[in-house]
Amino acid sequence: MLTGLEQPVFVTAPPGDARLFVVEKTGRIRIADAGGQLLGTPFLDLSGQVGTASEGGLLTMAFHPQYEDNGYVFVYYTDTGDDTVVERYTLSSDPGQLDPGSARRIFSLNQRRTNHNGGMLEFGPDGMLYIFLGDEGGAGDPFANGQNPETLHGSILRIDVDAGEPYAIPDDNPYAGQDEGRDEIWAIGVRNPWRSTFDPEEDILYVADVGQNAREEVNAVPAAEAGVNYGWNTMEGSACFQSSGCDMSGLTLPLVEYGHGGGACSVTGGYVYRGSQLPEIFGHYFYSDFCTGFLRSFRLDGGQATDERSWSVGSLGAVASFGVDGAGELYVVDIAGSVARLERRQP
Ligand SMILES: [Ca+2]
Ligand SMILES: [Ca+2]
Repeated sequence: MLTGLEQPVFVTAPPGDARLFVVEKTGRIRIADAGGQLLGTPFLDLSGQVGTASEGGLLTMAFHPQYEDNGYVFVYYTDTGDDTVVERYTLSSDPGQLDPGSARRIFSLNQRRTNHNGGMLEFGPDGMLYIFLGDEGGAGDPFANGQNPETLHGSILRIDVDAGEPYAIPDDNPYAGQDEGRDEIWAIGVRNPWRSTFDPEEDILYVADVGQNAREEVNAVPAAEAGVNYGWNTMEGSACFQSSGCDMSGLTLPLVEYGHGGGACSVTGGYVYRGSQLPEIFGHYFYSDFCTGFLRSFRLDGGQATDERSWSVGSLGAVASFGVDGAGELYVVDIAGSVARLERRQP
């Protein structure tokens, strides 16, 4: 258990690396060494350029698939003007520090509201960088971004950061080369897919989309399926949003959803466990809720959620994220200041 962190929101590590890299909302990436000691010198400190209003801040990071060779790390944050920024940094000669002077702007997007900034950045099994954006914010999607492929808000983007300046559009993006829709878009109809991840072992994309006032959802679609419409704001979860009827044609319905009973408020998507220490949960997708801190899991079998479990662990805190270390073990991030590893309960 790591403690004493300042609003941690994410944890990760490159494959095979015994260290943990913890993202703090306030702008630092901290390193815990192989012995679990938090180092004094941050991997990167963006606290001077990050805006932390509402759901803003330094929200996530992603190591390039060839990080070992190129030293590239991508970060996703909101700046002091509350706008979304994706930047690339390069490792310095010190393996414990990125070079702050190596900053390269990859992507930015104006935000008129401080909530629903998305916040996930992950390389897919295809080597493309996926940017998970929210609907821009407010409540109920006031800018009608969710169903509009002409705006990047409310969408999942897919870009090739290994070609082009600062990136290239993959030819097989659903709107690439079309009059309709923005070329960067991979999927539309998301409200705030704050924590969404790939399971490269099964080539599945898990999108955990935060609901409005009623329904939290987890979706699972084949990673290669282009142009998925996750439904917002025609639908919230499996129900029509603010209407007794709606046209559901072409919309992907959630695989798993839950309501706001019992104080639940906001789904925090996790990962499919692919580690070695807990073979009894191998293949389970784990998720939580920010307000109740429950721990739930299921396995995907033939496109259906099976073996759904609610783990008797009490509240895990204000769960902002899950994370995976360099050995594939799973972690839970409590924004109150700690990061804990999933372990077998001792009898
Ligand atoms: Ca926003
Ligand atoms: Ca949906």
